[in-house]
Amino acid sequence: MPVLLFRSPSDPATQWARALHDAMPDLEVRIWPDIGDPAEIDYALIWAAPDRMLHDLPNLRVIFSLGAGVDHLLGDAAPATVPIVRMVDPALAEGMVEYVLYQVLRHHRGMHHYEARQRRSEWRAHGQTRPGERTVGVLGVGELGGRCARQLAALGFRVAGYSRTRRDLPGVSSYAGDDEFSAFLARSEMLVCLLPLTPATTDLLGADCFRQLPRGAVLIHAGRGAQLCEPDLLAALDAGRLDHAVVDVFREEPLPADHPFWSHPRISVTPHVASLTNPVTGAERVVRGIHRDLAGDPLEQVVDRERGY
Ligand code: NDP
Ligand code: OXD
Repeated sequence: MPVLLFRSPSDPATQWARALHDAMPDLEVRIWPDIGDPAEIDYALIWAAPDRMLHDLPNLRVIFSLGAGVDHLLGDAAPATVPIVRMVDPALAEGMVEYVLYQVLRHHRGMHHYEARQRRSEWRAHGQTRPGERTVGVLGVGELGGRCARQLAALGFRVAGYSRTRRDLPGVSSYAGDDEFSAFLARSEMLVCLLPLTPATTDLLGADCFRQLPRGAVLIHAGRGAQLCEPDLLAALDAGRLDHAVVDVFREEPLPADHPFWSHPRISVTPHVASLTNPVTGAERVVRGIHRDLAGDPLEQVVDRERGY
């Protein structure tokens, strides 16, 4: 009987164990820290492993990430010889589409201004812009960003997508690589970040980036905290370069109670919930991977450690 170790400080372990059991009744699920004999563990399903934990499982065959992002498993976090499979699941993409569309529409229609005006009992309307008159730039147009970009285009927005390599998505103008970054930013009245965290994307959302956006742009950041230079965001908002920022991911999570973002009138904070992995559909993806591994078929969604995502 194959054995899987589950470990996450934030995902509901018992729900996951039940969903895994339903999807594969002969899989034994052990929940950290009750791991039993480490030599019996074949698979690990992980969010944020404690230091060296994965190195102490001598017969580990595959590491499954509970998240789409795998920065928590790179570097020294996992043995280099064990493949890492990341979470790619339609339900995760649906949740991200909901979050991004909601935030884009909120700012497109200026609801954030009406919310502030209501607090001042201020009856004041502003004009209405058509989606076709507004460009949304999506940084990272992979599984999640690509779905968001297509849905934004379907709503009538002009959409620009930025990626490492050229992408062909219906209704989305593709910008690729460093040479096209400035042209991409110059159009992005709303900038959505759904990039993985790699050395190339660390600190990308900083003063230099904000300076190149159209004045009064809106940032919607759901990638990773270390991509955002937090003091640069505050400075860009204060200088009017940016109108508003929605931030879901932070350098330090949970966001400390005294962090200036909490009380900033033009920052909306959500607690890393843009999209959560669903235990039922997520377990089905993991079990599909286990079946492939047991059958000797090539694994899907294996992380390219060189590329970093
Ligand atoms: P994918 O790997 O499918 O897509 C990543 C995209 O980013 C690709 O388009 C890729 O380019 C692009 N990219 C990577 N590096 C660079 C670079 N240096 N310059 C330009 N483009 C780059 O990932 P997903 O869409 O599945 O997930 C994206 C990220 O979203 C995750 O890594 C995670 O950080 C975040 N996330 C956040 C969640 C939240 O709740 N806040 C939930 C889930 C994920 P190319 O197409 O050329 O490969
Ligand atoms: C993920 C996340 O990477 O939730 O899936 O951040």
